[in-house]
Amino acid sequence: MSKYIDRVVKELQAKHPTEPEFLQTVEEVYSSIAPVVDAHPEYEKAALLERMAEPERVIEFRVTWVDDKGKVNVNTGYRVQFNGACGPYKGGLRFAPSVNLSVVKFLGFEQTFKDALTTLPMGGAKGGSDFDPNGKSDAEVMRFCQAFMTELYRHIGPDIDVPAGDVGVGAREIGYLYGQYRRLRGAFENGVITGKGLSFGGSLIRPEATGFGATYYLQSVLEHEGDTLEGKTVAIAGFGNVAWGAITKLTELGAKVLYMSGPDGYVYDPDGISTKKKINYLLEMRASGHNKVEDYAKKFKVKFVKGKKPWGEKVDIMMPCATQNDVDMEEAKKIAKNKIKYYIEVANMPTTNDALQFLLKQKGMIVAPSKAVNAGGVLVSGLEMCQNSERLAWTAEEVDAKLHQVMKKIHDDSAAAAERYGLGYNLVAGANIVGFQKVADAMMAQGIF
Ligand code: 2IT
Repeated sequence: MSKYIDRVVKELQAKHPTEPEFLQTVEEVYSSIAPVVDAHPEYEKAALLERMAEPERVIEFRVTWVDDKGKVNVNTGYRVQFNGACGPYKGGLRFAPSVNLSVVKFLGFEQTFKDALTTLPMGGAKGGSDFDPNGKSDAEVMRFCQAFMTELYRHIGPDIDVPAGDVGVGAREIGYLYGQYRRLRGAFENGVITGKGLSFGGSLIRPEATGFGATYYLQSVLEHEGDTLEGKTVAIAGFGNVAWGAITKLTELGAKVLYMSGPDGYVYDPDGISTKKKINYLLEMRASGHNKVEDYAKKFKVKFVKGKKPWGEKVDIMMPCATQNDVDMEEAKKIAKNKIKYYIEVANMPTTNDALQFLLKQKGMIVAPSKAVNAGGVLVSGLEMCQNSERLAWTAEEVDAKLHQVMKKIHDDSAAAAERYGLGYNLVAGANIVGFQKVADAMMAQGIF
């Protein structure tokens, strides 16, 4: 690691001891861009790394809402506008009990480089609340979303900051959030939020985009290895929107998803989660609010392993699609022992830093980083913004073709960048370098502030 990076990371550790997730992602990104930083001594003079690790703005607010029993509830809302050098702040909202400032800052930092990778003009942001939508009635979710937007609306806009969904925020929540924004602004500014319903400016393929994009990226990796998806076995973590999109596309392209997990354990379906009926059932599982993958095992009479993750199973491809730090050192050792060839991160930061470094050292294993693999979601959000500006709607084929093309470009550009710095086929370092370089160029050109 360059001396400059080392110093900045140490200063951040001293400054933010209560923000472990945020420190983790900064260390992950900065530790892999040493060759770039060493080649640019002017970055240190401009305090570029210090500035990049400091959000441009952090908004924290009270969200008060009344539940169906008449009880008054208070949650904390956040929006971290991390970096606007490349475009309007862009990134999702997460509603989950685990949300806190450290988590939102980690997601916002990560988003900045991911958005840079999409090739579209978007800055990085993230937001959310510690509100848990699971087990809440529709009316409660609506009242919460309205209260949340009543505070947030003054900070966002189609050219300022454009939120979207993330864990716990799907089409229903986006509808309520946009409705409240429209009511408060008195204008149909639908480019203010993405992931909308098709009747008010949503984009075709946005629900599928993250999972489809991840599969297209994986296809590029396989192509690099002279391999294809046909007949490959897959283990996936999660059964939400991202997992659903990935399973749909993987199945269509001939792979077989045998394992899928939830917070309660994982299921093993020897025939694969491959029929329309099974894949559609994932949507029902999500809508039910149970948040249990065991429902799948009961419905289709397959094996359920309680309280465990599928990372000890032997498959060709592993895709953590659930949440951060799902794979730690203990799980990583199982993955290495089973000689899994393709470890494809899909959720944001699903691997702890020590586990990631360990997996990167495994001979014959290819590790792909989430900020590149899952960039298809925000990319299609960017395309939704384009359509809203044009007041036009593109066909599914047009959006899908663009998604496919950009995912391939992200893979190819990352691979080329790593190669250029003598790092071999290191997709993790390559993605960090490409994303970092774009944000660095934009910041250096815009002056010191
Ligand atoms: O992590 C992500 O990239 C997202 N949740 C999607 C963000 C977006 O603005 O579509």
